[in-house]
Parts: sequence; C-alpha cells; structure tokens
Amino acid sequence: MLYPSFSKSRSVYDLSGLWQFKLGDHNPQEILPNEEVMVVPSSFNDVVVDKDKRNYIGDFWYERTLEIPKVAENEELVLRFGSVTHHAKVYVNGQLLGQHKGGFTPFEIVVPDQLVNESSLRLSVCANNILDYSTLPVGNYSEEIDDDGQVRKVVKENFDFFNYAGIHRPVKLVVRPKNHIREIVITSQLSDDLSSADLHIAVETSQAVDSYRFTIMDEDGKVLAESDSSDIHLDQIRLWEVLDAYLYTARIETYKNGQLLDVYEEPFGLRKIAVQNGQFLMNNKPVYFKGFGKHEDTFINGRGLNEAANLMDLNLMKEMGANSFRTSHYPYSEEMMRLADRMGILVIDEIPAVGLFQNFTASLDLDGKDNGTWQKMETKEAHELAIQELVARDKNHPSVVMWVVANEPASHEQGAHEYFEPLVKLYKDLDPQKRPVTLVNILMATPDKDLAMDLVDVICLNRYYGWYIDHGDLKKGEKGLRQELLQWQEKFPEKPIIMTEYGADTLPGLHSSWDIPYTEEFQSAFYEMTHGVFDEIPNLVGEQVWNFADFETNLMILRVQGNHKGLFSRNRQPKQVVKDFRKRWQAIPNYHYKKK
Ligand code: GCB
Repeated sequence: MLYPSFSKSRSVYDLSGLWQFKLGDHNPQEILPNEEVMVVPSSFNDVVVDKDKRNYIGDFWYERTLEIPKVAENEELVLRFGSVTHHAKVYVNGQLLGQHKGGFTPFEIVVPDQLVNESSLRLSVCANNILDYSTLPVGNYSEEIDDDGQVRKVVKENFDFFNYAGIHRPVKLVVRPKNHIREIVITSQLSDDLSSADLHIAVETSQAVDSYRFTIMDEDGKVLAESDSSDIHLDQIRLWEVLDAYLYTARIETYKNGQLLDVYEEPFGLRKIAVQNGQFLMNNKPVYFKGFGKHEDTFINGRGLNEAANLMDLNLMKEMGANSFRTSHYPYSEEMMRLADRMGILVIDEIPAVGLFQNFTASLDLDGKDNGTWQKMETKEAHELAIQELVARDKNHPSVVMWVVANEPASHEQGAHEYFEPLVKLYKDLDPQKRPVTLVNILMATPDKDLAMDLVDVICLNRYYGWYIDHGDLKKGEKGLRQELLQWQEKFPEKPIIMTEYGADTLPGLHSSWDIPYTEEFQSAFYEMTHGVFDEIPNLVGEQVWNFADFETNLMILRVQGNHKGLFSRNRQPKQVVKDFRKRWQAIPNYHYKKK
C-alpha cells in the first residue's frame, strides 16, 4: 500500500487533532455527544486518567466533521488510516463504509461519489480493543459480571506489554485521480561487483493507462534516468549501507490520451542481502547486528505515533554504535520505517504474532511441556492477513532486511511445524525481494525440542540465562548459554544466529556490592557475561538487547510499573550500563566482525 504522499495529482489533508470520543455504545446515525474529546493520533488509555476507563475493553468511538475539499469529477476522495488498534469500522454520515482487522497496518476507504457531493462529512470510527484466540496479538478474553449486574469485558494479555488502543497513527484525507497508481514494486538486480543495477519498477493502476514515464533521481534531485520502460539500468550506483544510507527516488507518471493522470514518488535504496555459510551478508559483506528489541511506547502517547521520540531513539542508538532494531512485537509506524531508511538502520520486521503460546502466564515453568497450543489457536486467518499486509506495506524499504513470522510461539509443541510451514512460504511467495524469514524462538524450545527452526533462514533466539534461568547466577548462566548456542550452531551450521532478546530488569539508582538482580551492577555483569559468550560463537552474528527502554505492561507480580529491562528508562535517561555498550558497540564494526 502506498504511503499517503502528495504530488501534482494528489492532495493530502491531515485529520490529526481533537475528535469527539466515547467509550462504549453509540448509534452512528446520531451525532456523538460533545462530552469527551480525544487526540488523534494517540492511545486513549493514558490520556483519559480515570482508572476504569484506562483499562476499558470493548467498542469505543471517535467522530469529527470535515469540510470536503474540491474533488473533480475524475477524482476520488479517500480516507486513509495509518492504524487503528485493533479493529475499526468506519462510517460516513452514519453509513458503514468499511472495516479493518488488525491494529498495526494501514487501510483506506474510498468515499462514495454521492457523499463527496455533500458539503461536509461526519466521520465516525468505531474502534475495538478485544483480543482473543483468533486475533494477533493473542489475548485471553472473558466476560465478568460487575456488582451492578453489568457485563464487563476483560482481556488478559498473552504477552508482556500493555494493550494500548486507539487511533494510533495519522488519519489522512486523500484526493487522487480515479485512475490512479495503486501499487509500486521496485526490485533491483545488482552487478557482481555491485557497481551497477538493473531496476524493475512494477506498477499497478486502478484502471487501464496508455503509457508510463519513469524518472530516477539521486539524493540531490538530479535526474539519472528517464524512460518509458519499467526496466532501467543505473551505472555507478551508490549502495545503501548500514549507517550510511543512500536513497534514490523513482517518480512514476501515468498517461492516457497524452494527458498526465497520476504522479507518485517512491524512495528506494540499492543493496543486496543474502544468507549463507552461517553469515548474514549485506552487499556481499558479513554484517553484525548491534541493537535492540523496542516498543512503540512513550509517556502519555502510549503506542500513538510520537515522531520526536522515534527520532530521539534512533539518535541514541546511533550514538551508542547500534545499527539495528526489531519491530517487536508488531509493525511500527510507516514514519518510523521511513526514518530507518533515511538513517541506514537495519530493521527486522515483525507482525503482531505474539502470544501464540497456550498458558503463557504460567510459562515461567520452563519444562517445555505440551500445552496443546496448536489445537487451541484460531489465528491462521489473522496470521495470513498480517503477513500479506506487512509485505504490501514494507516491501520497498531498504531498511527491512528480514521478516519475522512470530515471536516466541510454542514451537516445541506438536503442530508447530505444520502451523508455520505455510506462513513462512507465504512470506517467501509475497516478498518481491525474497528477504530471509525468521521465527523468534522461545527459551523452552531448545534445539532438542524445537520443531520449527528448520523452516527459517536465520536462528533468532530470546534467551535469559542469568535472569529467568539460573536467576542471579551468572556462572551457571554462562555455562547454559554457551552450551545452547553451540548446540544451535551444530544443528544448523549454515544458519546465522541472532540473539534477538537478552536482558535483566534494572531499576536505575539501585546499587549493590554483590551484583544483586535489579541493581545497575547486576545489569553490567549480566551483559559482560553474555557478551563474552557471544564473542566465542562464530555463527552468532547479532545482539539485540531486550529492551531499548523500559515500557508499560499489564499487571503481573514480576512487573514493577512495567518492564524495566530497558537500557534507557521510559523517559529515555540512560542507565549506567549504556556506557559499557557504547564502548563495546563503537568498537564492533558493522561488517566483518566475526572472522570465520
Ligand atoms: C520475552 C518477550 C518479551 C518480554 C520479555 C521479558 O521473551 O518476547 O515480550 O517483554 O521476554 O522481559 O520477559
């Protein structure tokens, strides 16, 4: 799906700001009362202040009226949502125009011509934050009867982050030609010496066109090539490299009867990815991933788009020598993906496939028994949709170097292989760049028990030796970690390994002479131990700390106002260990760290 950029043929209006708001039922035929307002984009939860409202589960409504801009006869008016979490129904003047399942991907709705002729529109959105065994993420849904006899809907998260909800990303009003460019897929074949590229730009239009015009520009806007053909050769190219991004722009014009119909500009980068011999190659060089699992999570905004926080996070990462992050545990905003493209940050791109683990809250019993997960989950349809929508949205981003099929599913339980095989294949079939696919493996699914890692290209592991296993005992933790990494390496010698999570909750300002868990000293000792082991394992080609910053979670005995495994506090102040990381990561080159 195209990002809502404007051009000569397209106007884009931003509908951010205050909307009317209501938790609970509403009849969209009627005007939503003026009693409460909400900011779009944001999560409603931390803005409403009232405790019951913060935890509200069910339908909730947003409404605003808008003047309709000029729309010519050959144009259409489109409502374009960056994301509504987790489900949305969109009404205009009380009429249901469309709906969307899934809280982290964009969707658009064309406003019918007869409504466009009205002078103003009343736009209502019914959002819903229920999660159950058929949704991604997976939630435990139940209904309870309150003392006053009212049914109360409850979702217990099957995952470790707060179930923020709302219109999380921008809403735009787009005026575009009826005969418009619907899709652009840019693929490139680089020469062996990586000095030139053969581009192919596939364009899908909503109606037939006579011809196309393709223009390729460099970063200064200089025209490098112009052509009527979708196959274009570029000489003396500049590659998109880790932390040294270079973005070209493809301008696509469509014509009918000699008249310009639509114009759209898509940025793209030129780089080559391959996985071979236990290495992750970028432009034929082995990469070492240094970085984080993150969350979209900030004070007040919750999971709502916060572009200043995004930029600060990536600046902090770069300053430490980090070069990558994973969009744990859902697709991040399109704005973040564009920023990563711009800054040369590698992104491991994840769908909201988290919580695919029956009895997750009891999962701290680490024996890895079969809980019957794959008989109970009803997520297949949502899973396919999430993959389709993510690839459709992110396929052209040079920053995206790998897809994640799921985070910590019960891949050691019977049925996991059968469940994931078609989903991995779906990614491969859909992705025009054929990027590697991974599954982020949970600690019970050790090499002797796991049933799914043979399906994927890269072994991504979340491991907590010294924290959830052998808590506080770093000597034992070290032994266990080393042994397991060697087992993975031996089982899949051709597959690179990336540690996608490792970390220890730490309260800044808490100290101890004895490296006691939760202190800053323990956090430093924990990372020193793990890094020592990582450096011994040739196939381990990346380390992504859990987590970049502390973040909000649901209520659990193990959580003290959220998860504190961040290297930064929730308000982005560094913990002591950041200094150690800066030293380590600034010394580790982006390429050729592991000599084999
Ligand atoms: C994990 C999960 C992540 C949690 C983390 C933790 O394995 O993938 O969502 O937040 O552990 O801190 O327990």
